[in-house]
Amino acid sequence: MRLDVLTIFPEYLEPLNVSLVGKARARGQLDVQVHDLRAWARDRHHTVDDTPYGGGPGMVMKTEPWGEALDTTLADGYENGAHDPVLVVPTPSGRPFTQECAVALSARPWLIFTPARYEGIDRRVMDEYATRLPVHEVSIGDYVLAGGEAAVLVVTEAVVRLLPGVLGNAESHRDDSFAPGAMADLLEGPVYTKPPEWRGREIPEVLLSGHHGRIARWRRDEALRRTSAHRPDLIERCDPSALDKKDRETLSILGWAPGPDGRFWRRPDAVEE
Ligand code: JDH
Repeated sequence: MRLDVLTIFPEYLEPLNVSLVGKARARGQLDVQVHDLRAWARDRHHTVDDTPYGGGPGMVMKTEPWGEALDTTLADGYENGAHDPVLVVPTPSGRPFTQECAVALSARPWLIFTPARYEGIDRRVMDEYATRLPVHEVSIGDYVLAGGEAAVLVVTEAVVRLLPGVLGNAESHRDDSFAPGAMADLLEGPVYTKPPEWRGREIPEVLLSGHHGRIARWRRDEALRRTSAHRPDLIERCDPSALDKKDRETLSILGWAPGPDGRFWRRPDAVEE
């Protein structure tokens, strides 16, 4: 896979040299090219922003540097055998970036990221490139960042770990692969390792019992408890046919009751756990 990143802060992308993504690059599984957008600014101040038409606060990134940068990057990629590029544009007004998006992008041979700053990029740039290649405008969550670079790091890590041979077999995609829509039906419960006692804290006894059935049941209950507390929306959305008798019992203790359609509702008087 080839990745190009066009940014006014190339040093912000240094983490792409480290860990999972850095190792994938070193192994030749990934070709990452980070470009300084200012290299395509024409004036001696390397200006990439200007005031917004219609007035209002902040600045908007100019069309011309992005146009030149994208034309050059596309030409260079094609000359070097890259094909079927996708433009990935982080923006607070994008579609939510999910595991499903990561899986789809991981099947593409060439991703071009355009992380912006200021108030974003003049609309005409993406309107223009959308006539030549798929443009995915994505948001990594409901909070406001100062620019798109952190989102590029997030998307890249989520995508690259899905590439064949990047994750070792031991840590291979367990729960993220079986549920296409959401990441998984439920959040994971707590995990433990050695030593068996730390600062007076012991391991839940069931995990030392060697009783696989009881361990699986305990993990499931802990997953339900954590999901109920942190992501009640996942319980509300849960397909009732995915819940067994003991799941229903546990949910009832956690304050959930089945509605007329079988889906679960939080009883209004339930105490949070
Ligand atoms: C790319 C510039 C900063 C901040 C306007 C939007 C009020 C516009 N999940 C995510 N959050 N933020 C980004 C992101 C932010 C970016 C850029 C991505 C480029 N910025 C910026 C504020 C506004 N603002 C929110 N409204 C509620 C108006 C740009 C992101 C991603 N991915």
